[in-house]
Amino acid sequence: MAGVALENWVEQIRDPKIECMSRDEMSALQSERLVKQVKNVYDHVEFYRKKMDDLGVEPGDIKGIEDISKLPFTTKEDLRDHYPFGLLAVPQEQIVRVQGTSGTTGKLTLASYTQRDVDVWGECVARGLTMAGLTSKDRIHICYGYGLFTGGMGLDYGAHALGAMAIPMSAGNTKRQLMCMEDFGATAFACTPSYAVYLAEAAQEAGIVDRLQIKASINGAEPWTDEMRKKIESILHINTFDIYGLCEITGPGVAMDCIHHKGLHVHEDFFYPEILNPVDQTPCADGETGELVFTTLVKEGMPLLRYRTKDLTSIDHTTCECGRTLPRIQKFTGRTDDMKVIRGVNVFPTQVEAALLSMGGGVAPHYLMIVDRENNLDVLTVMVEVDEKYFSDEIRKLDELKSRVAAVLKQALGVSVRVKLVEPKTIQRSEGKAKRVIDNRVL
Ligand code: DLL
Repeated sequence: MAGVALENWVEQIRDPKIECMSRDEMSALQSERLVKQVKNVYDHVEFYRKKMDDLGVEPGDIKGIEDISKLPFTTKEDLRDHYPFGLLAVPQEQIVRVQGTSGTTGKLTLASYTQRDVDVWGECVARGLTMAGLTSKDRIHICYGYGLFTGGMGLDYGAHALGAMAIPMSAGNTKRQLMCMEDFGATAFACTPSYAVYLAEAAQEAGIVDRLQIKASINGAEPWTDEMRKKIESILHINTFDIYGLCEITGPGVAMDCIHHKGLHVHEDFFYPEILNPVDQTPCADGETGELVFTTLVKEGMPLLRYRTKDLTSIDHTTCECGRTLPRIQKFTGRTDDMKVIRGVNVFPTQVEAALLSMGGGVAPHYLMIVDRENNLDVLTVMVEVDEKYFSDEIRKLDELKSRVAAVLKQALGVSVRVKLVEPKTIQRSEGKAKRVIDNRVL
């Protein structure tokens, strides 16, 4: 089956009342929800009560969405400081699910969801799947990882909400993925864009492209280029769609692009987006690049006010050709921190440092991460200095050390790492901010 050309595309909108709402109506809805949410977090989350008291802001000061700038920010560090359940706004027994992602150190960033939060999550993904032209008749092959990572469960909830068939493959084992894709007659698949390229090439090599019934793929969790999009589309003859999200807000489905690919529509009735200058946090005009900041308007389990995503993008509030008024964020131009997404997994240099230090000797905490893309898959190499005391010419000893470092890093980061041991004092020292990461990928 081939992808649908734009001129033959029949646009489907899951919730036109919301997705095509006028700006005034949307602002009114957001205002009503924000006022309620602020009162809720002030009453139920000590962290926010204290932050608002420190700023001299009371819930009554927030009369509508235009007052959002009076509210305090939330950062990933705040989540770490209240790990795992310190930011809940409901009694813990109302939490039906937790999901996680990497933190800046050894600990995870954990998010907690009530049943309503899970329903909202599924609804957002279902809206996105509808943007991709999918309906209850479709069979969605999900090769995002199931587990603490939100990819697998998020797409699963979306497929359920749509009434489509979810095929919960999880990640890995490309041969088996392709076999099931063909045997089960999957009509769409979801995974990271880099794995999508890999899968497409594997299908081509196996000579099975014509036997597949895939018409769309939903790809995200990491930055990708239009070249990658074209590659996947041209090999598999399908349409591809970009999906964005983060565990702290809801996982995949916070935003997704439609067939026009002119930015990702944000479900702003649930997550209010601001684009702020990363230096002084003043609002950016539409089209200007800044940090994306979200306030969750209806979240119950772990609501967040003005959460700083550290993702850099711009926003467009004009109506899209598809008819949706939901604003569009552009493809991300980077982040304000040094987090890297490697094969869909978020990796921070500080995690590498913490893991090396945890080894209690053998290596020094001087390292350099090098990220490359080989055959469309990300490869992370970590150069690590051997401790002077440990340095010896004995190859066996060094090989042993290398395997140990690789195992410790894999355990800490959740991705395989190529380790390159180097002699003491050979990694360049810097006087200012150390350069810990070289990213050779073209994103
Ligand atoms: O990556 C959720 C997700 C799963 C999104 C599956 C899409 C598909 P986290 O592990 O919390 O959540 O990582 C969130 O990944 O702040 C971005 O830096 C990056 N990211 C996510 N989606 C995209 C995308 C999931 N479409 C972090 N394009 C975010 C670029 C993305 N970067």
